[in-house]
Amino acid sequence: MTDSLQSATTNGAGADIDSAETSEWLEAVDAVVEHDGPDRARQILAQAVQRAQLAGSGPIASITTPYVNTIPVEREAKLPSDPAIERRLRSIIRWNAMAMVVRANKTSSELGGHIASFQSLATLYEVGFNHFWHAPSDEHGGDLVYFQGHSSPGNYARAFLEGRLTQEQLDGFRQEVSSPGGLSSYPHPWLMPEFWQFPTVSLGIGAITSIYQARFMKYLQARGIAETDGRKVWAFIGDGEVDEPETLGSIGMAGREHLDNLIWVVNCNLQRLDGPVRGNGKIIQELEADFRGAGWNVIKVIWGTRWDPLLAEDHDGRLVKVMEECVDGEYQTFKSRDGAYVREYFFGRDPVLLERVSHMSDEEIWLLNRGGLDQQKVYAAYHEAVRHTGQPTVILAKTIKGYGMGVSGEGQMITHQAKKMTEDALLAFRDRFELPLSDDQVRAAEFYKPPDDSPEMQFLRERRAALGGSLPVRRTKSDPLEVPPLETFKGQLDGSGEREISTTMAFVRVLAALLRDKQLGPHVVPIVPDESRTFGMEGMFRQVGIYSPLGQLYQPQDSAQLMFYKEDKHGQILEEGITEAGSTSSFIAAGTSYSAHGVPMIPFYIYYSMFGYQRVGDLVWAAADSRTRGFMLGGTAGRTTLNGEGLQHEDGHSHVLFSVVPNVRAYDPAFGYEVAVIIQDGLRRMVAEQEDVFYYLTLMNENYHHPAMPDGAQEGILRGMYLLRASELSSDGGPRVQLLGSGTILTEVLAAAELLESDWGVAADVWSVTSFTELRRNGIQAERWNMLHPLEEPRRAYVAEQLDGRDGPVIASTDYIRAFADQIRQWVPNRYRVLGTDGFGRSDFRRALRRFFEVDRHYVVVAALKELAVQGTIDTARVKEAIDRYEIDVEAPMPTTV
Ligand SMILES: Cc1ncc(C[n+]2csc(CCOP(=O)(O)OP(=O)(O)O)c2C)c(N)n1
Ligand SMILES: [Mg+2]
Repeated sequence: MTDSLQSATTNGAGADIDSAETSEWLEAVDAVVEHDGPDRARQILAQAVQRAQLAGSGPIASITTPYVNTIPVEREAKLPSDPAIERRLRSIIRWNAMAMVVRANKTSSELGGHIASFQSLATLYEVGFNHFWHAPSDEHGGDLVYFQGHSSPGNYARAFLEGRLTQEQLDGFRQEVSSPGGLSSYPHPWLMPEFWQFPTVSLGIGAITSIYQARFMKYLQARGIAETDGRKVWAFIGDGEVDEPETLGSIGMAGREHLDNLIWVVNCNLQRLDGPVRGNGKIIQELEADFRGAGWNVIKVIWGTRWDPLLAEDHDGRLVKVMEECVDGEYQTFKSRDGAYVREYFFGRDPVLLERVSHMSDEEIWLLNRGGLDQQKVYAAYHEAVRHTGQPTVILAKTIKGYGMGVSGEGQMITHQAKKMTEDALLAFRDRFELPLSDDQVRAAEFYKPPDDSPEMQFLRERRAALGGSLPVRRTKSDPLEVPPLETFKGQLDGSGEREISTTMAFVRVLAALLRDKQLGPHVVPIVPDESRTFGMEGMFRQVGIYSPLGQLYQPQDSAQLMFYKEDKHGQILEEGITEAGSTSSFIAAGTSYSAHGVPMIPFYIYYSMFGYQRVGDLVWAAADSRTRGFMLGGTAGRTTLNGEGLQHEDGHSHVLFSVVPNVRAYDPAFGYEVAVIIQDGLRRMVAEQEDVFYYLTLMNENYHHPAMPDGAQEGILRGMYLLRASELSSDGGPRVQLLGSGTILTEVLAAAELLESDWGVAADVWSVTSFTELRRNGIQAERWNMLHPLEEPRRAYVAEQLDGRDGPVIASTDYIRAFADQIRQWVPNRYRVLGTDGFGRSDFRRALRRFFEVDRHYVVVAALKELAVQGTIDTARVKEAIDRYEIDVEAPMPTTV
């Protein structure tokens, strides 16, 4: 046993008071290892440690191991191919990936791109491509690989050799508009739907979504919906990326759920964009502790094969000691210099070591390689990772950022953003990787594709054929499912009768009906972040069960009750606990199951709306990019409708946030039948027609009567507005207004219509606006078409069409900020006034809040009278009368200021 191991395992124990005794113990350990193996040593030591701890020693031993490879040389599985061919193939891919970026930036650096990251990753990718990653085929469902976003040139370079991309396409890197078939900067399924599967470039997103993907595959298997056993999820994570909370935030779940179908490879090139990841420490050791603590199998791949003899000779532990003493900042610097520097500043830390390497030339010292850049070491690690059961595996691979870039970036602080290479660096790159290119070809950064019958190309084809085809590859459609007809939700279409219910209750009934549907039911995935009871969904616990890979190992406290808390191996609900990011990741996994697993699943992810988009906006964007299909439901929405919870809970803007996502269809329904119509049509579009859209619905917790669906309302509900109440007052010359409302505020608007008629003799038509956002999209489309087709019959926005011929000013009131209803302004043919809940929320009775935010029935009346007065239809004095009558405080502060 080495000194260094001693130092690593006696952290903080102080000076050694009896080194002879220590040596005896260590020799005893050595003897056990020699005779009975390391497992036996661990067994004995674990008991010894426990004994000491029980005696009050306090914590002993860290959960890190020495700073060497986890897999000892004698246990390494050997690379089964010709190492030279494999290296040559990788070198060509390295070259083409670099050339793509260099060529794109020849004229100007406007297009950008990254060279250094892929150069550090190339071995980690290529060993996977050549030996481990299955494409979907008849024999295998396919592995899912989350590639690092900004290393996309590496994927394109391989696809070029595989004949999937042309040289023109490589030259169209980052020119997707002007160059047909141009390649997207990063992995974007939206832009390259048959190629990229997972958007990963927003750092942390690939990490968390890969965990929930692996978990979702276990879920599909457990429920008997898809055969996912034997398929793996691989994710490539940057060592800088681990600082994102999304990266490490869910690793505990992966450990807890024993996701042995998950393999992460953290590319520890020791650098991020600005500089070192942990200049003053060691990222690999830090991560080892994090992951092991979270229940992962950790494989460190630190040193390459050329270190093996030195480590084998290190009987006194001096080499490992120096390895442990050096911090990452130094390791980075070593690889930006040369062999002489490494000799002096690494080995030179210990005169004995210096002597030990005296027979080596500077060149040989320089060639001492890092594990993550050594195909043999990487192969051995992957080989163990895919065979490991019961835990997820993380491979911590030490590499060099900008490997091969020499003076243009190798190990340099600036390397991340280097897009150009000097001529010397290009020539050196060619020489180092032995590429058969002339100096002129090098200077022009020409792409290189070896002849089809060359050993490299044969090897490439053979390996991918053996593994089922090319990767990444994305399936765009699955077999559709039949969607139940609208009548299935008859209960909602007929109204609530005498009962007062909320739209949340209406939704839960729609969901329950769907779960009962023989064909569609099993494909429904309810997802909740610890809010089921908030939404009245606890009845489903018993009905369909909560998924747990362990089943239920305890008798639930409420077992005597009908609706007890039932965890089940085959459970259907994903009860995620308090993680909106995790839940959204499950939403993405389920909503892209049609693509990743060929089985459509329909997520209904319901959460507190305030903790939705604004908390996980980037994941929502990733969901959109991924072409996720499903429903997000912002529960207890509305700034005044969720009334007691106050500022951090009351959502008055999520609709505005969702309006920016192009493929989201967002609705703010007020009645159960609207909810039913929207969901049924959503299912038709997403599950039957397989459109790549997803839905956002706000749901409220206020109870009121829901009428039956008016005849002919369906189209308007879906397009965004329909006439709910036509005034019975004759409008012959008399004042008339058009009132718009959505969500629960529609009930205030309806009350305002009554007041306008009874108190002021004003006829009021009321429109239910289910989606200001859809109306705006439609308006913009018409407007654009008209601009581009000046000689043709102009198209009309749906809003304009609906309000056509309807007299009077238009007043809108909603539970969202004014920007929401303002979206349709340019297509409203008459005067248009919008009321909204701009400002911070606060707690009080709904009535008080609606008065405070100036969206209640009285404000609607005052706004309507004011507009009629401006228009000259009524006397202005009537407005003042209304203000007095409803006791409106005209000196109250603007809600946005308090
Ligand atoms: C959320 C997010 N923040 C910032 C960036 C910009 N960015 C792209 S790569 C990068 C550095 C990545 O470092 P690391 O994770 O170590 O990856 P490496 O390139 O070293 O492999 C940064 C800051 C981003 N893409 N996403
Ligand atoms: Mg890095």
